[in-house]
Amino acid sequence: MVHLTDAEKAAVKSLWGKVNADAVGAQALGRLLVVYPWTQRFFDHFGDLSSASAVMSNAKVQAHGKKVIHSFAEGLKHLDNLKGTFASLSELHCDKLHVDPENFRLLGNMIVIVLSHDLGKDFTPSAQAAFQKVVSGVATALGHKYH
Ligand code: HNI
Repeated sequence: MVHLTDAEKAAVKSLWGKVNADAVGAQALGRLLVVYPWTQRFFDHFGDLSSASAVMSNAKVQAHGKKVIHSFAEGLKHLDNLKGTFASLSELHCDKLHVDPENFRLLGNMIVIVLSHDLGKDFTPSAQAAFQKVVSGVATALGHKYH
């Protein structure tokens, strides 16, 4: 189970308020598909993913990135109950979407990288440590119902 101190929770919430969540989601999902191209197999119905620029400017990737990051942001409101918050999405990704849960960790790392880029010097080592706990907790919660 992920445990954030009160200071870490406050840091995460305050920093999240400074970023454009939609853009973070679109960038993070796009980078996942570029950096780990085998993840494209889940999105073969999204159209042109033939190059990095095609992926990053693909409207379906951007729209799905927004959807994913809004769901992720729900988790930020429920840091003490990530497993409950993501239980039904865990079932969906396992039973219906057949997404290997390792991919949740890869996407979490992409979210951290995009946050680092957007927040610049505000993304201190302590802030990174706090966010790393969050993405790890979300990934564990999304993998929790796998069987
Ligand atoms: Ni994910 C659909 C949330 C990571 C592949 N995903 C969703 C939906 C949400 C969501 C919300 C929409 C559900 C619905 O329609 O009811 N996904 C999340 C979250 C994370 C995540 C919060 C991690 C932070 N998903 C991933 C990863 C992959 C992934 C890492 C694959 C690499 N998700 C999918 C696919 C769909 C999906 C595929 C269905 C897409 C579609 O519309 O065809």
